[in-house]
This record gives sequence, C-alpha cells and structure tokens, in this order.
Amino acid sequence: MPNPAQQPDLFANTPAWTPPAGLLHLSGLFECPEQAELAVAVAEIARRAPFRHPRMRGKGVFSAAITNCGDVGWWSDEKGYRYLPGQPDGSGPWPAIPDAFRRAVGRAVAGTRWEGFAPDACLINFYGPDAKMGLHQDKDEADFTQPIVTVCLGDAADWMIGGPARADKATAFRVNSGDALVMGPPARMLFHGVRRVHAGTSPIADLAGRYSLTFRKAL
Ligand SMILES: O=C(O)CCC(=O)C(=O)O
Repeated sequence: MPNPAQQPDLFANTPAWTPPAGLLHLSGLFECPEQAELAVAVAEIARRAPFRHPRMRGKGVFSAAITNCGDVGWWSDEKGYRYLPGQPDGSGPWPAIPDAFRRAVGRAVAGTRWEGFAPDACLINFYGPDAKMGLHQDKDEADFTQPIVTVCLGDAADWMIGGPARADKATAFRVNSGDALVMGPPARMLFHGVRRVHAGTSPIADLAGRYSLTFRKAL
C-alpha cells in the first residue's frame, strides 16, 4: 500500500478559485446544532406548506421540490415565474419566516455591505439524490440591488456560477451543510445553478437530501 505521505499532491500548484466580486461563500458558517435547528424549522414549514414540484415554463417539472415562507412565495406554472401571496392550491398564506431563519440571515450578512438585509421571502428547495437546478438568473424580484442569501443544509452539492449570459462559462464549487452564500451586486444577476448533489453526505440525522434556503427581498 503506498504511503500517502509520499504521494504527490496533485492540487499543490492549483491556484485557489476566487469567487466573482459580489459572491461570498461562507464555508462552515453554521455548526451542526444550528443546522439541525434550521432543518426542524423547514420540516415545520413543510407541514403547513408542503413541498411541491413546480412546472417549468416549457415542458416538465423541476427536479427539486419547493416550498416557501414569507409574505410571498416564488412559484412557476403555465402562467410563468412569479411570486404568489399564498399557496398555489389556495389553501392559505405562506408560513411566516421563522426567527431561526432571520438569525441565520443576520449571521450571513454580518460585517458585509448588506448588513441589515431584511428578506420578505424565502424559497426553500429540496434536492433528492438526482435533483439539480439548471443555470438561471433570479429576476422576479423588484430590486436587484438587494442580495440573495442562500443557506445550505444536508447533502453537499456542486454549485455553479457563470456569467451575465447563459452561454458564459460556469465554474462549479462544492457547498456543504452549514455553508452560506451571499450573492449581491455585481454578482446578483449572474447565472447560477446546482450541477449535482452528493447523496448520503448529509450530517443532519433527520435529513436525507439537501435543502437550500434562499432568502430574497421580492417586493
Ligand atoms: O439550491 C441552491 O443552492 C440554489 C438555488 C437557486 O439558485 C434558486 O433557488 O434560485
């Protein structure tokens, strides 16, 4: 068996990847107990506003299932992409954004130029082992000077960030449970997505799969 200490380090000369200006990757921001608390809060939201697979603008459904909390929630169906004041089946408003979510957002933007960011919507994605999200821009919000803050829970994933045009080259980097991403100008309108999920890597006992909590100022 080769001695690992004698193996060449294949990555030793690889320059570290630098995220584009405006995109912060806050690795390991939340410890395991906080991750578990956030996952419990997601389960409570999903009890009141179940995860659903929205229809894509073209054919088919999104492979990630979604729900929302906040004053409005993002939705997609044959009428297009938009924020709805209540659940798509007419069963009532979206649950309020829980305090644990607001504290998490506050931690993510602390010390950044988006300190004080006050989201009015949180789109929650659930990724099973085969779910992904194609490159897209978030452009259904009223004010693009406001950031989007994402909290990652459960399985790790390969996150993609591209340029201002869909055809621009995208770079993938790994996000883990407990990481946060803050995407503000000039990165706010960059194409981004999730290439794949690393199934079975969730450190949260009751979560098999991946949640992303994506906080927005939609109105
Ligand atoms: O799941 C993620 O981390 C990305 C989610 C996303 O890009 C979105 O909801 O618009």
